[in-house]
Amino acid sequence: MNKAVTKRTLPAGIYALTSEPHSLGRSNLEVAGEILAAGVPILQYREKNKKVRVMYEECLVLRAMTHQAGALFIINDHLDLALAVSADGVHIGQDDLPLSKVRELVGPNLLIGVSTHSPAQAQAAVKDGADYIGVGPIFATQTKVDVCDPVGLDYLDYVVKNLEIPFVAIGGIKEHNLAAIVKAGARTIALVSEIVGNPDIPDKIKSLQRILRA
Ligand code: TZP
Ligand code: MG
Repeated sequence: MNKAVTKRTLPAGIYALTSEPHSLGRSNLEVAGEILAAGVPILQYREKNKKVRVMYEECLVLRAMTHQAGALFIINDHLDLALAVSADGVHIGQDDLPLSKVRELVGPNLLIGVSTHSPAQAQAAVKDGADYIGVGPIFATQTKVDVCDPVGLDYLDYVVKNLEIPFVAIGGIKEHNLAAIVKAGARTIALVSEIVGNPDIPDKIKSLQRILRA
């Protein structure tokens, strides 16, 4: 039986995603340990090439670590894994199962995040009951394989000005362009390679947090 999870809204701050292929030879658990110790409030498990059993074992540990750190734990793509380890949420893309079906399967308490790339997709996600949306890719990224063209700051601006739903900006966000994203109105910021691909994760997160606080 899944433990009942209290539905939580999306905190402001850094939304970190795992990606072992970009982690300079370090394991997800090692990288996640550094990310959580630095006070990051949201961790998404996103692995595209691992066996389900391996992901399950990792996510069990990450669930315990995120609980301990008081961070949200969200799983990309795999709603079965999210349920199996009592994650806080599942994050789905436009080519995954429809949001309405995912909601039916996971029930009211699991957070559902939906990647969106256009106003029409954002409006559909709101209408179908997403808890938050991903907005991006804002800039070009090498991290995602089947990625669409960058949507730029215009789409972010549309979401900031027109929608009430919590959102996370994603795609090509680095220390050098983070201030522009914050200035555009984003409060929750997703980064993959900028964090997991850095040899000194605590130092990188400190620099990012300084910009977010400014
Ligand atoms: N969704 C849109 S862009 C992206 C995902 C998962 C990858 C972002 O990675 P990075 O390294 O922060 O550009
Ligand atoms: Mg996905």
